Amino acid sequence: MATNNSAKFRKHTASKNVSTGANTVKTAVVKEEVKTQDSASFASGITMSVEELKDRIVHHLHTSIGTSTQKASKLAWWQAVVATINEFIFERLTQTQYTNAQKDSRAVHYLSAEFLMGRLTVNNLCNLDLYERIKDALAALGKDINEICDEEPDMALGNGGLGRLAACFIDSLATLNYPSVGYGIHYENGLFRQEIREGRQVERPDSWREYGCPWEVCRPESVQNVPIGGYVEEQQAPDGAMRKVWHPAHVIKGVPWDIPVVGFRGSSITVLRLWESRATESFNWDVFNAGGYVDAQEEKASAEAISKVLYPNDSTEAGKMLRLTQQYFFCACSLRDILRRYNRAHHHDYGKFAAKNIVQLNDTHPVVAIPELMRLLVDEEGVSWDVAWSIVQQCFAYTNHTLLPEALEKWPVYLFERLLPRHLEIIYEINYRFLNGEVEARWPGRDDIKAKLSIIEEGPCRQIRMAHLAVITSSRVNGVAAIHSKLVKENLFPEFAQLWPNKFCNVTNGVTPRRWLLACNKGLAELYNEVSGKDWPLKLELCRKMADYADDEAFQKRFMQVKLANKEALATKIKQLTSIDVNPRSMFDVQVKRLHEYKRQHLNLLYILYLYRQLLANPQLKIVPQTFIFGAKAAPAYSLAKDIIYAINAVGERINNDHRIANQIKVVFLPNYRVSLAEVIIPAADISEQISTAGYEASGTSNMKFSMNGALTLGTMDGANIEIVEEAGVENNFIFGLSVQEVQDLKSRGYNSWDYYNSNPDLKAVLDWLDTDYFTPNNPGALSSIKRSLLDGGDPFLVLADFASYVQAHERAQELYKDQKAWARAAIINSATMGKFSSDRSIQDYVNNVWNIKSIDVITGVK
Ligand code: 26V
Repeated sequence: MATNNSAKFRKHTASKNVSTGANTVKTAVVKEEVKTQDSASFASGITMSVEELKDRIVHHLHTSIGTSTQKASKLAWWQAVVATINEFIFERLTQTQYTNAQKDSRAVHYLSAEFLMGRLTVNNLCNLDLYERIKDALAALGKDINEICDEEPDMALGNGGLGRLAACFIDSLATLNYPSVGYGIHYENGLFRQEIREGRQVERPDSWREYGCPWEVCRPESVQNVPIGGYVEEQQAPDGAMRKVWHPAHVIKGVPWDIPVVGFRGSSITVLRLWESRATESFNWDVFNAGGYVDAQEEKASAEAISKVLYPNDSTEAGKMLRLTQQYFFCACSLRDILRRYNRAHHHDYGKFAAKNIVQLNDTHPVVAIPELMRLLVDEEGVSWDVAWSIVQQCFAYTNHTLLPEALEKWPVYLFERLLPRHLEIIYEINYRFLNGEVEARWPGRDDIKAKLSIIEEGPCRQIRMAHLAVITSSRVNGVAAIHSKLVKENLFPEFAQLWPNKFCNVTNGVTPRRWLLACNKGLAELYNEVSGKDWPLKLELCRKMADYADDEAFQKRFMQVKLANKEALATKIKQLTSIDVNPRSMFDVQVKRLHEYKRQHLNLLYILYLYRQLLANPQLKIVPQTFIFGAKAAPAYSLAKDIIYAINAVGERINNDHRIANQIKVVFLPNYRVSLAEVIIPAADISEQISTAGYEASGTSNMKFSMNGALTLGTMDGANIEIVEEAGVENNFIFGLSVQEVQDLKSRGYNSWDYYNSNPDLKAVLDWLDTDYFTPNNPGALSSIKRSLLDGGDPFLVLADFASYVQAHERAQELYKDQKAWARAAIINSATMGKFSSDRSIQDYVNNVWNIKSIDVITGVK
C-alpha cells in the first residue's frame, strides 16, 4: 500500500477549523485517557477450541434444552449457543460482582425507562472473541451462524435514540470496568411491531420473550415492595416532633431480572437490572379469603399492568396515570436496591452514601427518584431534612435529551395527589425552600421569575415540571451535543444557569464501536484490523490511521468492495422484506429514525418527487441511479407522521413500477425498523440523511454510526452533525440549510411558507402533485395533509425554507458519486475520523465531569 499521501491528509485535518457558520461550542476535552487494555491480554482469555465448543453446544442441546441434534429447531440451536456462552458470562459476572463489593468504591446507577438492547448473541460473541470459533463449531454441525443468530428476537425496550444511547453506555461501562448498574423496566411488550398494510402503518404487540429470554436471570432474593396511593397522616413522635406517616393503598412487588452486559474482551460484566411488577401475595390472599376471587384477580391484573407495555413517544393523554406509575415503580425498586447494597456495608450510617453512589437520570422519566430518595431517608431512615437534601443533591445528575416543549414532562398535581401523596408534599417543600431561598436572594420580590422557575406550573390544571425538579436538585445537568448543551443553558434554563453556571455541561453522545462496527460490519472491521491493529474497538482514535490510505487507489478499491458487499446483503434483505428489486450499484441514500416532523422525512420525499418530475419531463436525462431507503415508526396517535409513511409508500409504489424512468430511482420503505435491521442497513449506506431543522435534533446518534461505516452525511448543521463534520471535514459531506441562528432569525422575522411555494415553481409543482390522485389512484387528496401542514399549517419546521438548498446538496452528492475515487476518499476519511464518537469517550467525559468514579480491575478466579 502506498503511504505517500500525507499532503492530502494534512489538507483534510486542516479542515477541522473550517467555519461552518453555525454556533459551535468546543466540547469538554477528555481529561483522562480512555483506558485500553494491555495488548498482552489481547483476547478474552477463553481458550476453548472449536472442537470443544462444538461439544458444549451439543451438550447444552441435550441437557439444557432437552432435544437432540436430529430434532432441534433453529430456535433450540440458538438457545444452546446462548447456554454455551452463558457458561463464560456467569463466571465473569460473579467475579465482577465480588470485586466491586470488595472495593466498595463509588458506583454509577444509570436510571433509564428505556434500554434498546436489540439482539445480544453476535455482540456477546464478538466481545468474548468467540465469534469465529462458534461460527466454525456450528458449521461443523451443519448450521449457519447467521441463520441461528437470526432466531433471536430484538429486545426493543425503547423508543429510539434515548434508549439506544442507554444500551451503548452500558456496553462502554462494562468495557471500561466502571462499577455500574443499569436500572430499568422489564416490559412484557417492547415498542410495537410495525406492519405496513396497503402502505399504512399498523401496530402489533411485540412480545420479545414469548418463549423466554435465555440471557436473563430472575433474582427472587432481591425482590422489592413498593407502596402506592393512599394518604398521609401527621403524627406526633414520643419526643414531641411531628412526623409524616404515609398509609399506602397498595403494595406492589418488584421482581428483578438481570441481564449481564459483556464488556469488550469480556473485561467485566455490568448488570442491567429490569423490574417486573407483580401483585403481592398478601394482598391477594386477604381478598381471596374474604371471598373476593374476582377482585383478587383484578388486583393482580392491575399490578401486572405496570410493566406490561412500553409507551411510544407521543403527547396523548392516554395512559398518563399508568406511565407515572411505571416511572415511580422502577425508581422506587432501584433506590431500595441501592440502599440495601449500601446498608450491607455501612449499617444505615448515611455519612458516606453520596461518596459511594451516583444516580444518572436519563431524561426526566426517572426524576421521581428525587422525592423518593428524600422520603426514604427522611421518613424511613430518620435522617434530617437538611442532611438528606445535601445527600440527594450530591447523588443525582440529569441528562436532557430534547428541547421540544411537548416532550418536556409535566404531571398534573392531581395525579401525584392520588398516586404519591407524600412525594407531592416533599416536592412542595423542595420548591418552597428553593423559591424563598436562592431565588428570593438573587431576585428579591420578583414573583414573575418565581413563577417561571417554580416546580409547579400554575393554571387551570396545576402541573409538576419534572425538568425543573431535576435541575434544582442535580449536581450536574448536561445536554447531549455541544450545540444542544448551549441551547439547554441559554434558551431552556437561562435563569437556572445564572444561579448555577457551573452546573451545566456538555457530554456529546457516542455509540459503541463494538456493535456498530466490529459486529455489524465484519468486512470493514477486517480492514481496520490490518491498518490499525486489533485494539481499535477499545481506542477508536486508532482508526485515524486509515485516513493515510484515503488516496491509495488499491485501498479505495478494497474499501468500496466492502461497501458493495454490504449493499448486496441489504439488497437481498430488501427483496425478502418488500419484494422490491434494487441495484446494489446505485447510490444508497438512507434515512432511518423515528418519524417526526422535525426530522423532516417529508423534505426527503419532496426531493424524490422533484427528481421523479425531472425524469418524466426529460426522458433522455441520465442521473446517478439512486435507491432511497426509509425506515421509521410513527407514534400511533401522530396522524401526520402516519400520513408521511403512507405517502412514502404510495410514491414508492408509483416510482418503482414506472418503466419510463428505467429503474433510475427506487424508493423503499423497510417495515419495522429496529436495532437488528439497523445493523444491516447502516453498513450499506452511501448517504446518511440527517436533515432535521437546525436546533431541534438534540444530538442524533445514527449520524455517528453511518459515518463510522463510511457513509457521507447529507445534513443540516444540527446536533452532533456539527461535531461530525468538524472531525471529518465539511468538504467530505454535504451540508445544507439554515443554521440554528438563521432558523431563530427567520422565525422571529415571521416565516411565511407561502412565499417559498409561490416563488419556486418546482416546489409548487411537487406540492400540488400531492393534491392529485397520481399516487393514490381513485383517491385524490389522500396525501394532501402534508401539503396542508406545510402551507396552511405554517410549516413549523421550515421544510420549504430549506428545500432549494437541499436540492443543491443532493446535486453535489451526485456529482461526487460519479467520481468513485473521490467518493471513496471522502468515505474513508469519514470512517477514519469518528474516534470522538465512541461511547467510551462519552462515558469518560461523564466520569471526569459528572460521576467521579474509578475503574476497577476485576479479580479473577473467584468462584
Ligand atoms: C418525546 C416526545 C414525547 C411527546 C411527543 C413528541 C416527542 C418527541 C420526542 C421525544 C423524545 C425525547 C427524548 C429523546 O429520545 N431524545 C433523543 O435522544 C437522543 C439521545 O440523546 C438524541 O440523539 C436525539 O437527538 C434525541 O431526539
